[in-house]
Amino acid sequence: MSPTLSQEQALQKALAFVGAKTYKWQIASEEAWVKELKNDTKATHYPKGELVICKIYRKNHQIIENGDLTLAYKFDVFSHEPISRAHIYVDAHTGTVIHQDAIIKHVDGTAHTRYSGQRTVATTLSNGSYRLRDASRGSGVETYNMQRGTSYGSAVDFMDNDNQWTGTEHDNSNKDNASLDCHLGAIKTYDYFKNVLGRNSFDGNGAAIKCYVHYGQGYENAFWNGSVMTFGDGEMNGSTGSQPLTTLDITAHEIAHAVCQYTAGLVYSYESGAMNEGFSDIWGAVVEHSVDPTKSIWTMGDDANFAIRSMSNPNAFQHPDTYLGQYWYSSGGDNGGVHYNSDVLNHWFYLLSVGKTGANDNGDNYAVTGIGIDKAARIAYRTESVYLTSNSEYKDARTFSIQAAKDLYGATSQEAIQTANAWYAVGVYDTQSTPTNLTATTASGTQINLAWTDNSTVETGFIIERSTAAASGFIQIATVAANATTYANKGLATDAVYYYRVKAALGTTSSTYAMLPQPL
Ligand SMILES: [Ca+2]
Ligand SMILES: [Ca+2]
Ligand SMILES: [Ca+2]
Ligand SMILES: [Ca+2]
Ligand SMILES: [Zn+2]
Repeated sequence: MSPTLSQEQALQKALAFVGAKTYKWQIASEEAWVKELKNDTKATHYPKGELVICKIYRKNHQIIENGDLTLAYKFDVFSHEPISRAHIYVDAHTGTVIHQDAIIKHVDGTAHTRYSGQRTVATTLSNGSYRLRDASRGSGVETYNMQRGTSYGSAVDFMDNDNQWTGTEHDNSNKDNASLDCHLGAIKTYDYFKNVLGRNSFDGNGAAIKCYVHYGQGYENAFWNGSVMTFGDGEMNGSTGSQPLTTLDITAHEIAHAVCQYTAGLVYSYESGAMNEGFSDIWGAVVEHSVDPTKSIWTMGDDANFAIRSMSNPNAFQHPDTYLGQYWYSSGGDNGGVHYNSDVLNHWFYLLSVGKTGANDNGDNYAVTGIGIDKAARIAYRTESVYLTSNSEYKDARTFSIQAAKDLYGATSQEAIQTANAWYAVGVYDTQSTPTNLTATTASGTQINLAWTDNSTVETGFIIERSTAAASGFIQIATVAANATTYANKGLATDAVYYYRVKAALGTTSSTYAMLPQPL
């Protein structure tokens, strides 16, 4: 009965079977943790084989009944990404895996949430109790109870005896059922980023999403602290005031701050900080919409009786809907107005998603045709994750979101044009694409040739205007294609003086004008 395979050979068979990307013993912090847990400096997650007699449960990738007994190595294989843990039994002679016995059991609980009705959430059974720990997504989605304290180390699990998280049990004076909303929101945020945008958790590498509910006494806020999400209870004991801030939109908003940290890394100050906040509002709306489109998608925090911003009508909360417009926050408070000037970005997203005809604070009339929230989300995500950097400003968001739309939907797509139109609507204009070096030469008595330098990477064409006066009376005489740098104006009167100007166009928006230094 001595084994044919060595323990190490058998382990390699087990790992080939599991096929995880990373294992716990490959992660230094996990190794440190197990040493601490077991109070043993030699402790490790690295699987140690044990020779056992085991019934054959698997053959040719099938589960079989009445298998024979055989000598096998038993390994405890704990993988980090994707997370799983099971005893793997490897036939000590043939090297085939004959049994897989899951230690982490993924289960679905029924959650009677505070704000979103009855929902299914993934939980884990441990020591006879179900906990709000979803082990099936990335390295886990976990929701903990801070019991109105402020120390993360003192947090405990929310628990349920039968995985039916009912209102009778959890809609108590502590409002513990708010934890179910948080857990749901974190799961749905993970799912949107993973399934729609192809991002595995906020770091793109399956990081565990840890949410801490019941932070502090009557704490009326929520935040990402650089590693975990934290949620206050709103007004203490009140049923009419603000409720625990664990709504779908707020939960997604906080996780989105983590996404921003790992992507654009927008500095939390003035314009870059406003965009950091604006992106979080965008993801709050997007995730809320993905779960329940009948909710008030464009109002932040309303489910907790804590409405704080409107993406559809920022002015309703005395926030700006136009860049540098009414209610633009221009002093140093609130990190330079990050929770106010954010609304220029979130309103841009609203306009791009839904569409609107109106006038902004500069008196510019706009007409944006909505492209739908999911397309707008893809454009926003590509802008945030591929193009923007820590000190980006609104003009960069304009340039790169148009580029992102072109990447995704084509250079002359409606999506790109409406992206530009929505920026025009919120008063972020094209300042970079103005042609330069405009020249005019007389080709004949009746023809003048114009030439200019094309400074735009995203134009749909150039607009040529002409007048017989220096400062007025310009009319459009032609449009030429994208990347054109010349235009021949023929059939002119021989004795007239002409003034020209040229601008780059993108959809219905355009750059400022290039002027001729003198008339011809
Ligand atoms: Ca129960
Ligand atoms: Ca909402
Ligand atoms: Ca306004
Ligand atoms: Ca060009
Ligand atoms: Zn925020």
